[in-house]
Amino acid sequence: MLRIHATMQSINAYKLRLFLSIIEQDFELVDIDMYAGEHKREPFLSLNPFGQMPALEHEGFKIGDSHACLVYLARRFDDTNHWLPIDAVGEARVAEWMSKSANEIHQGPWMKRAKIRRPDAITVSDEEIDQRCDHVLAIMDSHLARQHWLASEHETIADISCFGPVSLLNISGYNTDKWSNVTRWMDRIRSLPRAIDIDGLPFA
Ligand SMILES: N[C@@H](CCC(=O)N[C@@H](CS)C(=O)NCC(=O)O)C(=O)O
Repeated sequence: MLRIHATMQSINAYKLRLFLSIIEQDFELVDIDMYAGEHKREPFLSLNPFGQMPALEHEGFKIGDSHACLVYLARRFDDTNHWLPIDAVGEARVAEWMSKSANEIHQGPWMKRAKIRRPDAITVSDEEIDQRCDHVLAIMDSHLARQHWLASEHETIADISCFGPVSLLNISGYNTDKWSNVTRWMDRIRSLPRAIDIDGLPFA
């Protein structure tokens, strides 16, 4: 059985749940009580010594970090290499946007949501976070003016990864409407068969 260890509202775990739903792969969510600090002690630390969610367990293999998990899931369950291309250019483009997801998108859109859920843990000002969001979304918006998907002519795990935090901006007080190409890109992802929101519900 495939197990994801995380709280339901973990944005980084949401990326895995969204992807697994789309590719129709069953899994079990092992709920972690973040507010009680379960991710900072054993047995979670044996899954991910960095003490961050998500961690994944499958057939004895254990790994943390949403991006590493997405790579594993794509290689393990997508025989067509659609979601993670194997050619040099295709794989490099996915790695490029996964890297932006882990850095610029994490420091902006992810943090915008995280500050609402854990204001004590995020000391960066709202103004600074909004500026970071503006910066990364401006680049994404001009990129998506030229192509429908971030890393390829079709959807990949790079889209899934970046979508998680960016899709939660509007409910976190940052209006994404001015980024029309990003808005259309989010609609494209929401329209993928079996796409779900962070609560596990189909998009309306
Ligand atoms: N680079 C990591 C970041 C993971 C991360 O920041 N996870 C959050 C939940 S979405 C977390 O565990 N936060 C609690 C903490 O760091 O104490 C990934 O992509 O998985």
